[in-house]
Amino acid sequence: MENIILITGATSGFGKAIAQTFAANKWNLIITGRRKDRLDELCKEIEEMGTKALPLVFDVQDKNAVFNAIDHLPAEWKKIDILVNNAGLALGRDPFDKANLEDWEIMLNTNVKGLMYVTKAVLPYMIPQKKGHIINIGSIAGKEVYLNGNGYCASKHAVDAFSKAMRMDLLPHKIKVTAIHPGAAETEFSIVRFKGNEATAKSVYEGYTPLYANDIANITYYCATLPEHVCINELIVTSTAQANSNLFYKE
Ligand code: NDP
Ligand code: 8X3
Repeated sequence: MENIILITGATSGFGKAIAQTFAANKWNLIITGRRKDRLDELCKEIEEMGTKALPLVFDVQDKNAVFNAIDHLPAEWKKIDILVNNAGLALGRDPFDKANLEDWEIMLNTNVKGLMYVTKAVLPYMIPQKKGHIINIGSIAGKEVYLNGNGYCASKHAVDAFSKAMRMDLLPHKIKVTAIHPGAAETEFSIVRFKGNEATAKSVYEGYTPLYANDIANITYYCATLPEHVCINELIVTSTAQANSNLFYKE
């Protein structure tokens, strides 16, 4: 099978929109996440668009589950062209002294170790092809820290560092590495961060127009479909109302 993309965290937000965008352009998709019902629903939607989908249910924090799922891909799904490392989350927004240690552990295990596991599992499929593209969804929080962002910012700074390191080390294998660093985008991100408190989550996006999942999906598709000799190494994208990690213009 040709044109295969693996997207982690495809049950919601950026990952789901990226899946829909690639499906609309006739890519075959391996979609992953923990919520099987959502993956099954998305598979149906993708197949109705006339392309193929393979759901893999695993928690990216679980090293054995990641390798087990990816090592045992059906033969026709092994020629992965693009990996989008998107699964991730923030938990809490508290000062360093009050932040919850377990929240930090989950963020680092998911955003950093999960990305490590999935990438290490996929690379053996890309390297023999002497081509491939790894797209890491970082964050503006991986470029500049902000108040009470501690653990999340640290995890996304690690994604930034891993992206730069991968790009250097994978050069001989002709594998492109792109890091996309979005600013605030209205997805389920803040509902997860504020542990189901919808009012607090909603307040994050009040007074300005944030980014939406489709914005990131379109940018991801653009980065992924440039000529073979062109690679966007990294880009920072914010809503027009956001200048950096710390400064928004709200009305
Ligand atoms: P959502 O909460 O809408 O989506 C997060 C996705 O990640 C879900 O599909 C979820 O799937 C998956 N995920 C989370 N934890 C795990 C896990 N342990 N194992 C497997 N999958 C997991 O948020 P976004 O779409 O906004 O976030 C996507 C990425 O973008 C994240 O890395 C986030 O840090 C980053 N980002 C978000 C920004 C924003 O403002 N929204 C801005 C900058 C970056 P499931 O729960 O089914 O496992
Ligand atoms: C998510 C965007 O600004 O809340 O990565 O960190 S922000």
